[in-house]
Amino acid sequence: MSLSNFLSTLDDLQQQALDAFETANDADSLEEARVRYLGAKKGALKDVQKQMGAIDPSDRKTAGMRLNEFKTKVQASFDESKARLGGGDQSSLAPTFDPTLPGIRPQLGHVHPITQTINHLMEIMGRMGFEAAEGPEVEDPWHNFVALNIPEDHPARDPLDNFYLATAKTTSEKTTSDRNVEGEQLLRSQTSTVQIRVMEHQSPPIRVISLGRVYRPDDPDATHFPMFHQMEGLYVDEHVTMANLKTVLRVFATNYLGGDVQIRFRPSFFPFTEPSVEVDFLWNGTWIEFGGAGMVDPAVFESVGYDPEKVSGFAFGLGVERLCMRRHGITDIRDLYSCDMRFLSQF
Ligand code: FA5
Repeated sequence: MSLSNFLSTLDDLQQQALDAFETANDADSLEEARVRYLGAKKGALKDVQKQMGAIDPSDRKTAGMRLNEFKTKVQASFDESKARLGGGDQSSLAPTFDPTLPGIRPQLGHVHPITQTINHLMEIMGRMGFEAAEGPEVEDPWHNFVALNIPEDHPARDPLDNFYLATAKTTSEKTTSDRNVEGEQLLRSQTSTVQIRVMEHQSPPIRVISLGRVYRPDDPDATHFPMFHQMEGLYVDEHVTMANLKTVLRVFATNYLGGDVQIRFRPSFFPFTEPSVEVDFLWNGTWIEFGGAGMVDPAVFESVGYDPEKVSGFAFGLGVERLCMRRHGITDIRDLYSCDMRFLSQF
């Protein structure tokens, strides 16, 4: 076979192969063309390679170079078509989804209703000039009890009513008047601890709120949970009165629960306030307790080094879950701590 014949056969074949690959519109026709032109047994390339033997040895180098070029170009064209058709793999060419169906929305999370409530409460109290303060959830007896005028024999300190941590000392080892009681710690049972922490580091005037978790071994029911949140408020200045306390709580309640909310102050007792009240809101015809409040007891001012003759103040502690429940009409606190998205996604 002459060199020119060989070359023109290759030109024709190359053109045919490129056309076949380029026009292949599915995996089957591409595979068919591959077998026809590049197939190891019967492909056209194989035939051409055989014809090399019939070429004059002096022309073989030229023929070989053209043959290599042919192989490279045809192979590249095949690869390109394979990629165009999705890898040439039958299964990947089949439509994997129905583009006419509506898409599947990714499930987006959102802020938990309690966190939403906390943000809302901070916003309302912030508008009244209260700054946010924080304290630790693992506390020492000084901040949870002693500085709050809760003596050692007070029932509020009973191990059955608190989550003492494993390092707690036995009763006989306790030195409760010592603010550096080493080793004895508990999960705070109230946010009133933050009153002490703030007053220890700041001088009056003070106007703070603190929102956070507290822990009590209460049996769960519709209005109790062993872990819940409180909003603590503290206002200390000269000439602060009970009227200020009632006004702040009323303004807060109408802002958060609406203008028609009914609020009641009921005489009560807390070791750290004097006088003390319980704060109730009317809910579906029943008065429900939302928190405690009162004028800061002089003993508390003394424990943080304030002069009770010079300053006065009020404090309050409201249950955040109950506020959230009242606003949203939730009847069982346990729903707030379930993982049921059907419930949580409503808020
Ligand atoms: C206190 O915790 C006082 N520290 C409040 C206070 C602060 C009084 C400042 C005076 C001055 P009490 O134990 O009543 O008070 O709790 C306050 C509120 O927390 C309750 O009215 C209720 O709304 C909420 N609460 C109490 N226990 C639970 C519980 N187990 N689950 C959910 N909410 C609770």
